[in-house]
This record gives sequence, structure tokens and C-alpha cells, in this order.
Amino acid sequence: MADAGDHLYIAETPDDVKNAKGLHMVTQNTPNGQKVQILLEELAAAYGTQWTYTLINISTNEQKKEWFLRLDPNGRIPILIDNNQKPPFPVMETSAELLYLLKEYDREDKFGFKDEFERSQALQWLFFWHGSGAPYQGQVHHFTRAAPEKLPYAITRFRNETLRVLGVIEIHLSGKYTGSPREYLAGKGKGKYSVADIGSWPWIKGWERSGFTKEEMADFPHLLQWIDRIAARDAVKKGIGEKYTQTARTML
Ligand SMILES: N[C@@H](CCC(=O)N[C@@H](CS)C(=O)NCC(=O)O)C(=O)O
Repeated sequence: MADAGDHLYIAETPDDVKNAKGLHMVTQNTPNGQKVQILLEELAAAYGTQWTYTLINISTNEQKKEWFLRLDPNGRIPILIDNNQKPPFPVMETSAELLYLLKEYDREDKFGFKDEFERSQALQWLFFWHGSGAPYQGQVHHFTRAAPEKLPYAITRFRNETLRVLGVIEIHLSGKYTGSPREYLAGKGKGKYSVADIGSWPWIKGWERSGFTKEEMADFPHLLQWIDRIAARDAVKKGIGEKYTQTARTML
């Protein structure tokens, strides 16, 4: 790369960010943070991949400060900085972070695919959730919890759209039109656990917290089984677990 990377860190950059060696993540244990936390935990279990992390508290707007914007001008967690690259290489946007980790750290494609069509399928579901799932479910949270005014139209609109998107995944997993139910979103046959699942699971598993009812979710039996199947993985438990919730010395 042309630049020397010397603009990345400034005096206000926390020491554990600017002194990090290797992969470093700045995160908080939200659905978006959890996507990347989970893949890192999976890579650690599969290959012994190492990384360090800094927990921030987004309610203090730490992510809008200059030190953060230098790494991610979008000012949102999580960000990944690969200090193994010279100069250090920052990666923003969760799906791009997952794909970066696949390319650089998943040499056996355990969480991705070698086959070009299976890989395309993983990208389709990753993009589907990034573009049509997370933004709607995020707006459900905003309009039901954060908004100063409860706007029924906005709440109904984003709730219904999220349910529609969950229904799309249910069609896919149930094999409604193919006759072959699937266990995972991408890959031949029943599919293989991959970044396509990791990209959407942290959001979808929080359906109750998002205010969806058991009755509404009863329309998606295959999706509910998929949630449990992924939740049972050790690396997934770690990736959403205590390690990322504790207010460690790194909490800003
Ligand atoms: N499209 C982004 C979304 C990231 C995002 O929205 N992160 C939230 C936490 S889940 C955040 O940082 N919110 C704080 C803010 O908006 O200032 C991605 O996929 O990385």
C-alpha cells in the first residue's frame, strides 16, 4: 500500500490499541461486535489464531472520537486492525471483516468455501443479512427502545420487514421450494456452518430482546432450530460470552 500508516494512531489512541501486535479488535458485545468475536473464537479453536481486543462503551460515544474515526470513519463498532500487515491495515464493516479474516486467517476454508458457487452462496446470504436484516432489526430496536417518541407506523414497518426477512431465511432452511431442508445457510446439500451463518446469527438469536413473540416465531421452526444448532458451538458461546461483557481495564 502507498501510505505508511502513520496517520492511524494519535496521542489519544488508547495504548492497548496503538501498541497492539498482530490482530486487534475494538468492540462491544452487541450483535455486530459478536459477529467478528465469534469468527475470531472459531479461528482460535481451529488454528490457534491470536488477537487482542479493546472493549469500548458506545453509549459514551467513544466511537465518534478522532482516534476511532482514524481507524473507521463510520464511527461504529466493531473494527479490526491487522498489525501483522505493514503498514497496519484497518477493516471496518462486519461482513468485510469476516471476509478479511477468511482470506488471511482461514487457510483451510473451514468457515468459508473453496468451491466458487458455494462461496457465492455464502456471499449472497452474508449480503442479504447485511443489507436487509441488520438494518431493519436495528430500526426495530431504535423505534421501540431508543426513540423519544413511539411512532406506531415506524415500529410496524420495521417489525414487519424484519419478520419478512426471517421468513425468507425460513423458506431457505426449510427447503420449501427445493424439497431439501438445510442446516446452514450456504453450501451444498444441508450446507456447512460458515461466515454466512456467523453474519446473521448474533442478530437473529436476539429475537425475544427485539420484541418478537413466541407466536410470531412459531412460523419459523427451521430458523429456531438453526439458532439452537449454532448456539451449541463452544466458540459461539465464547464469542458472545463473559470475556466481552466484563468491564475490564480496557473498557473506555
Ligand atoms: N454496518 C455496520 C454497522 C455497525 C454498527 O451499527 N455498530 C453499532 C453497534 S451494534 C454501533 O457502533 N453503534 C454506535 C453508533 O452508531 O454510534 C457493520 O456491519 O459493521
